[in-house]
Amino acid sequence: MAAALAAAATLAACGGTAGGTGGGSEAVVTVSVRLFEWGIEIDGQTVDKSGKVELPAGKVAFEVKNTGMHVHEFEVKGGSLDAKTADVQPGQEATLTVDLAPGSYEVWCPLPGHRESGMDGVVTVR
Ligand SMILES: [Cu+2]
Repeated sequence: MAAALAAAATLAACGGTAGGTGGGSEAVVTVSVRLFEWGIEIDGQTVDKSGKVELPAGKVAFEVKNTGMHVHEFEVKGGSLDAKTADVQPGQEATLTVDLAPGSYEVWCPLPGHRESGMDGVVTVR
């Protein structure tokens, strides 16, 4: 357990801008994702099938970190969206930027057997 849990610098962009006129909403919200055996955490919350983990609609950059000992990937699917990272080696990170509409999204690790082992859940986008 020597892994220094480098504080995941979550640039929580507190979207305080009230209804900007004209400009597109291009703010990207950064969300930290942790992959491990056997589960997925989003901003420190364990993802399960309940959908209790919520994300904001709009552009979201998933900063995916593999803190496990196996290769993992992160996939998110809902509505017309289906996106995933490439392999993330142990200790490595990858960023997956997507545009989320409100709704329910599945998140999981698509590597064989990993989803069944617990790397599986649902997030709710509002
Ligand atoms: Cu995996």
